[in-house]
Amino acid sequence: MLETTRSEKRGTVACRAAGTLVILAGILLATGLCTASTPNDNPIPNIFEPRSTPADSIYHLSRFILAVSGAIFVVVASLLVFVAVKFRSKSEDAGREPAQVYGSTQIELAWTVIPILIVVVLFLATARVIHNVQDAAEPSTAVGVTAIGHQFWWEFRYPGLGIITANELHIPVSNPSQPRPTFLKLLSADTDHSFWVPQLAGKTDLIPNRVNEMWMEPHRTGVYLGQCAQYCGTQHAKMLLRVSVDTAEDFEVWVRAQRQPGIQQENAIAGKRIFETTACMNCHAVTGTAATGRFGPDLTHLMSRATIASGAAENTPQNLHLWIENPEAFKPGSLMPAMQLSPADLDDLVRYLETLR
Ligand code: HEC
Ligand SMILES: [Cu+2]
Repeated sequence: MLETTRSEKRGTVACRAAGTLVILAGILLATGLCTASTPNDNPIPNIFEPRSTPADSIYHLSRFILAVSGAIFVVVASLLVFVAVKFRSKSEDAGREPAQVYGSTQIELAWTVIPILIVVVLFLATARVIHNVQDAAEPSTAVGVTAIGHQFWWEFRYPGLGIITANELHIPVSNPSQPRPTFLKLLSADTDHSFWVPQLAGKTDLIPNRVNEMWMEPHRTGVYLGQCAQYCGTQHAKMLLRVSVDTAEDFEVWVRAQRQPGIQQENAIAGKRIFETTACMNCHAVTGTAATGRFGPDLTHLMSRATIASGAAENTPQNLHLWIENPEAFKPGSLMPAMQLSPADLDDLVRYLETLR
């Protein structure tokens, strides 16, 4: 009887050990896959690689807090293991309770005062960073952007520059000698969204009937990815943010191109007519045409964007074709309807969209 329980017990222990090993191996494999070569133009967003002033402050604070809590963990866990091993029950105890000790003023003071001090230090460090990020003054050189969250895409307006675009934000890099941060006003057209590009700044919600603010001051050029971080409906997960941090010159070139009115091309007249005579124009704007809709993205410079539908697909003629034929192919639940156009009209329309540079 005793023998069987013992071998049974040994069996469960072996099973548990094997299970733990499998989980550990899985975690190792997952970290390996995550850290494996990441292409440079689409880096995986990483809170441990800040590239902008507010993200930097948050990163340094989190490292400090991780270090403090790590030290506490090591001290407490070592004491626990030490006590568990040293005072484990022994056969000579014969199931008796150990002596019960009460009331040491010194020890009680120590475990009250030290944690209070630690919490005060963490509080002060956090309050300082919150103050630096939230209350930063907007310099006159700052680029002003109004970001509006929509189901399921982003609208970006540059009121000072007269530009309206979607999903792909362009901002200039900021040199320490000539700081040029970008200050954003965050609005929502429908429900709660959240603007989060981990390498550039903390996370801030976009809430209907409210203006939230945030800023970024990137130190390095490149494309930074982010994501709507607040569940806002079916396609919340396909509400990607792409922020292109450009050199000062590249930013000027981009601004100049965006301010150009759309170019009229003779070979695209047929497609333009379809665009202006179907419901497209009720939802989309193209400057210089009759289309002034604001429900969907501004298409004036559609071809200047690398992706369509908020990063759901690359901006290629085939994908545009597929998107207009059936937006659900990329984004089920998207708020753009399939317009049931004839194949010939669809071809003309895509040819027209391709002229919107
Ligand atoms: C009822 C409003 C509505 C109508 C009508 C409509 N669209 Fe859209 N369109 C949208 C919305 C909303 C989006 C954004 C979808 C998303 O990303 O989730 C969109 C996205 C797009 C995009 C991708 C833009 C980008 O930068 O991501 C293109 C191109 C487009 N529409 C073209 C058209 C064309 C062409 C027509 C007419 C055949 C049309 N749309 C009709 C609402 C509409
Ligand atoms: Cu959203």
